[in-house]
Amino acid sequence: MKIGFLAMSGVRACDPELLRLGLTLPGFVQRSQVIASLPSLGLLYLAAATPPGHELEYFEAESDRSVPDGAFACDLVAISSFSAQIKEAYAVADRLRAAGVRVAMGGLHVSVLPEEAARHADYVVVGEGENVWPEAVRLTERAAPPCILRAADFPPVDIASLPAPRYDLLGDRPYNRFTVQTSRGCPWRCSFCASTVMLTGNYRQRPVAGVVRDIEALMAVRERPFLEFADDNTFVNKRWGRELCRAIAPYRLKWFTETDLSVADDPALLRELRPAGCRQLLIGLESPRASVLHGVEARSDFKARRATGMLDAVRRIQDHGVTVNGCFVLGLDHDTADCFERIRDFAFEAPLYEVQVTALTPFPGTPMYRQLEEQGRLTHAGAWERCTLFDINFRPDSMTADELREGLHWMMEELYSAPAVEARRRGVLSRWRKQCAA
Ligand code: B12
Repeated sequence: MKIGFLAMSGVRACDPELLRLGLTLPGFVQRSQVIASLPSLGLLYLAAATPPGHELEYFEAESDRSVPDGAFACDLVAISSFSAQIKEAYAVADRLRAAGVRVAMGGLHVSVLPEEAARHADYVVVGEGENVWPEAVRLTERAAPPCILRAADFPPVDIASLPAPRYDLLGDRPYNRFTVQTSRGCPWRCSFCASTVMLTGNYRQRPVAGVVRDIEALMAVRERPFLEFADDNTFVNKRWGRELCRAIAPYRLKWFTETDLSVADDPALLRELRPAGCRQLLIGLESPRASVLHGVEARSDFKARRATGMLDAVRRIQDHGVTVNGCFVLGLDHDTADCFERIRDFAFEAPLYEVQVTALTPFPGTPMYRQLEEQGRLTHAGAWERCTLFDINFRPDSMTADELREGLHWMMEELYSAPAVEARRRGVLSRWRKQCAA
């Protein structure tokens, strides 16, 4: 059979004012361009897990959302799903099916709402895909009727024996970053998190040798790739983190990853990061205020516990030559309208080399979604295209939705205008210069 893997990249936002700002603010545009062109790692893993004997092709949906012609020539097309693009994905699936192509869908959104997806796909996969996907292929070969397949009914994915993603299928498409995965899940349970914690209950780190093998597989097709680890939280286990750094340092690549603030607690790991090629850590700080963070993380109130000392921890990391992309969530419960200035001040005081502000977003399947639904605070239920992290879909409890929207716009200008970006970056560089001089 001919099997297609159809990725839908790009960034999404509905708010027209934000789009206008986004198109003009240098700091925002830079980040959007960087992230808009990442390949879909989930699909590359599925390609690697496909039983032998099939012809495989990777497609990117065009930026005008048209479906590449080649996808219509496939017997089976796999489509991945995030909430923000799900309606586009369903429209694509409908068109492919109307043309006689079988469609399998999986990923974060359909894992939460499989019945919704079953109206548009032949085979809907709930959970991690590697061990279920071969069954979807076999069902297609037998022209079996549509169904929902659940990873829980198949052997669990053994993180130590993941196949290398099929980077070779990417051809020479002009991506500026590539993803490699070193871990799945996260030990923390933040109420708003819609990442792989929704697919895997437990946090699992891959053997370092497997990560290195994947980097080599990538380097076999791209000479000097910039890496982004597609992890929720890379450096939970500090000893493993140091081992990872030592193993990848010889490749002399540059990379970026997501982790939590506890990385700042381990001086030895901090020392290993830059020589290993780490250039930036994205860290969910969420809010500089402990009172707002209280209760956000359900397991041990991790986020609130880290509020004291947040600024020092950021500086400690950056002083090791690794910039921090500090992420803040606007509109958390108890967050009042003065939060915008507080966060802006924190970003300049630290200073944060990079900063990301997003609106609290109730993604389906999260505890936050259930809470807001029970409280009757969802304002755009079912409008999944608004799950962009930039559109407001709920009634905040300590400000109005308009205040939140306007605050977000205000912050975009405050943080992402050329002088603002420059001032923060100059601040980090001058700390580095002072260290060198000392
Ligand atoms: C890389 C990435 C991107 C890339 C995606 C590139 C691409 N074409 O896929 C880019 C930069 C384009 C991107 C964009 C956006 N992203 Co993004 N992104 C990520 C990130 C960092 C990693 C995702 C990843 O690679 N995971 C690893 C792979 C292996 O896991 P996976 O995709 O889930 O795949 C597994 C299973 O889901 C399943 N599976 C997946 N697809 C399929 C299909 C079939 C047929 C089967 C059988 C199984 C299956 O099997 C796979 C292997 O087990 C996550 C955050 C994180 N740390 O996870 C956010 C994340 C996925 N993004 C998010 C968001 C909100 C966005 C944007 C809406 C932001 C915006 N405003 O534009 C856009 C959406 C754009 C779009 N096209 O949909 C949210 C999604 C939440 C949700 N539930 O929808 C996340 C979780 C981050 C967050 N803040 O919460 N993103």
